[in-house]
Amino acid sequence: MLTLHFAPNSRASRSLWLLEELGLEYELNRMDFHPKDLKSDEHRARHPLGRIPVLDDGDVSIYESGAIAEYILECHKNGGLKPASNDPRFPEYLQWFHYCEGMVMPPVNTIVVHTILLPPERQDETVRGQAERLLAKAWAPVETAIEGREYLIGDFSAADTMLGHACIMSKRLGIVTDEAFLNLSAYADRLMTRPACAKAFSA
Ligand SMILES: N[C@@H](CCC(=O)N[C@@H](CS)C(=O)NCC(=O)O)C(=O)O
Repeated sequence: MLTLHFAPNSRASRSLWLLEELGLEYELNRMDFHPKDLKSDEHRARHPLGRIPVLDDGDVSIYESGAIAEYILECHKNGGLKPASNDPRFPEYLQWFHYCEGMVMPPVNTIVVHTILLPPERQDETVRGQAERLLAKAWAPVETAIEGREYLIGDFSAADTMLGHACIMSKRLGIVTDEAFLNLSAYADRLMTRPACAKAFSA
């Protein structure tokens, strides 16, 4: 049985979303997004930094949302969501899958730290402003690429559970707006109409 260690409003929603899209059975270990749960000895035994998501599968325990997605697709794939390596869409699939943690999430992290996580007196407007500009730059090529497409590579794929999740977060942070990124804003709304996505975000 797969067990996903999860807390709401986090990257763990990506893993839950993928499990739901694939119709796989799983158990959810729902924790609070709070040090009392994430930094407990029990959770640090799963992830040395006390972070989520973590996926257990029998004797296997794995962290990093991208690695978890790859693991689920390789070991429990139930009909797709990743093009084969000889499919012309494969390179673009890989690119957007990894663009998420590589290019988009670093500034998202900084913005979240300087708007939500730090107490107001420790939030730095200059740092936040730089991160907002960097994030807008990171989204620009995706806005162009998704023009005329429903999803990142055309059809829905696991890359959407990664970069699409970051797009929904960026919309909530006010960076992806109709004015700045019309295609991405519509894409974020379209993703939320998928039952698996809505379930992952409301869990
Ligand atoms: N690159 C990692 C990032 C994991 C991560 O930082 N998760 C956040 C939630 S989105 C977390 O656990 N934060 C708790 C903390 O920093 O204490 C991944 O993609 O899984």
